[in-house]
Amino acid sequence: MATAAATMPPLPTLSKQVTEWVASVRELTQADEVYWVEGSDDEYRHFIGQLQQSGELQKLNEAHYPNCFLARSHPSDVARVEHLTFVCTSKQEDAGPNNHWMAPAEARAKMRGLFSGCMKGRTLYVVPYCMGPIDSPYARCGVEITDSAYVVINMMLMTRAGRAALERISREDSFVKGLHSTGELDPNRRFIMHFPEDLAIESFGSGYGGNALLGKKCHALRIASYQARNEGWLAEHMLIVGLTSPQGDTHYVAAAFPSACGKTNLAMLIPPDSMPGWTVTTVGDDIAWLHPGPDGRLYAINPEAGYFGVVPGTNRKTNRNAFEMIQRDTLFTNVALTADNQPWWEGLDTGTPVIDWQGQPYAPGNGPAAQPNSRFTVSAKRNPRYAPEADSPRGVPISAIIFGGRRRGVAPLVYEARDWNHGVLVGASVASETTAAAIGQAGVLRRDPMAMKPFAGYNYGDYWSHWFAMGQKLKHPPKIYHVNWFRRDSDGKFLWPGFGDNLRVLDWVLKRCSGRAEANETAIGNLPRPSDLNLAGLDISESALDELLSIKADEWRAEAADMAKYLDEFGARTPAQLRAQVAALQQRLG
Ligand code: OXD
Ligand code: MN
Repeated sequence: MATAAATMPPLPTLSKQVTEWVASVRELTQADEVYWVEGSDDEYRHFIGQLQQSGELQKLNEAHYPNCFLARSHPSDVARVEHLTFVCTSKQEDAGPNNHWMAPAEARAKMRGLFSGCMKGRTLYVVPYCMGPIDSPYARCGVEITDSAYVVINMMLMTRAGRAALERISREDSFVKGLHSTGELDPNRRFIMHFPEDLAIESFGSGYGGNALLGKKCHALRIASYQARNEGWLAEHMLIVGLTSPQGDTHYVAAAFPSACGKTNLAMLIPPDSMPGWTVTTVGDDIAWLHPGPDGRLYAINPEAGYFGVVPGTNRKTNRNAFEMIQRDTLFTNVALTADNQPWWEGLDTGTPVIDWQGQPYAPGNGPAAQPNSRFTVSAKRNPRYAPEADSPRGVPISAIIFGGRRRGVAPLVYEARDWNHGVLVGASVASETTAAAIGQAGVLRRDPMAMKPFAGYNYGDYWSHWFAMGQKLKHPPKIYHVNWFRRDSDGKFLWPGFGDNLRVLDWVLKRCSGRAEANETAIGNLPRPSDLNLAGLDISESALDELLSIKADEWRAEAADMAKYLDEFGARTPAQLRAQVAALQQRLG
């Protein structure tokens, strides 16, 4: 590639919509130069070199971590900022109580002030990208304009970015406009604005992934969920995993969990030694776009092309695939360093940190060595269990949808919804303890329906109605489940081993999907009995199993009452069907 920034778009046929928008942003931001990202490997290497020169990237130990680099963010810019994230629909009710709202004109004016002249002396990068396989009718494109080369290389790993996307945009002439500047990283001048009615995003003042890599949460969840409701599909915070049983049949499962609750681990699960013959492959680890297929089943694509995963806790035992995947060609953000310049994080069972995530000599009294929300960015192709179907334009058929949360009590290990409509209540009832993935106190229980609380780009009431409507469109809807890997005993210890042993639960789920497993019908749904699960080789006490697989009616009566109260927040937008599901649950609970 040319080393000087290109000033002309690479396609003569490029739509005016794109060129005029880029020109107007350049005028607003006063950028010195405009660079159009082509998406080549040479270009990626060039950006890496440039970021090393500017000191924004540090090369890691080449012998142990070839082609790996470390970035350190500003210490105040380490996670998503939900309180500074807005959905700017014309009517406030359309954004709903689940979103912060600002009137579009006010938001545009505020952002105009912030972006005005903000790229003086800087290069404006134009990143055309495609969310989903480039030839998939389900994929959607966007263009991110950013002044951060770090954002550019992350987008190159996380999306299908460059010329092919620009060609598709030129053909379709419809794309999401994403404008980003790191600004001065001042938390008082930081806003992540969404304009779903205009398919536009404006993000200022943060370089953190979820706030700055606009293809991910901003486009593929907030804007896409809004688009999906209008067009009759679903954009969800779900991993997609392929499971082939020892008998050779393959099923795909989509699973929604709040941030930092183990989606990447479940998507890359390693079967326990005592369950030989299973093969697990990853289609996606964070986002699923779900469409009714021609055969009446639900089909999923992963709009992303890479993983932006939580590093702490990753080791050979918890997630061997992820651990191997990040041994090369990986960008690390906010991890610690060993004396010989290897990345280090809490949960890594080898090495010793000497430099903490802020670049200071590590002192145990100063908190964790790696930032608890430190991340890896890596191409999905580096995953040893990458599912080739992830590139299929048709997507994969989904047999089961699983919802889950991080809960010390109440929710059993697994239960099955009675049907799709009851499943909407099961998903809407997800509650979870907060984690380090967003700024704020961790460990507080909050409702996180469908694990979409930070990501639904419109009123949850309308969102649930859309879920009911989707069920109507499916002749063969997936079965719906809820799991809780995080239940604890009275001493605070986890009752379930989790990780690879979660396959025991998935095994039961798949057997239920094909009518080959029994269940205990309860008021909240169908639970396995211990004898219904494959527990061979698992060291677990009868009392732990009993606690994991039973429910307490009084706790669930309180849970249902709390849910009914929660739904009141959405007033008239709460679908009557959902209220009826709560009432039916309350009746079953007595
Ligand atoms: C993520 C998140 O980064 O959910 O995936 O925060
Ligand atoms: Mn996520």
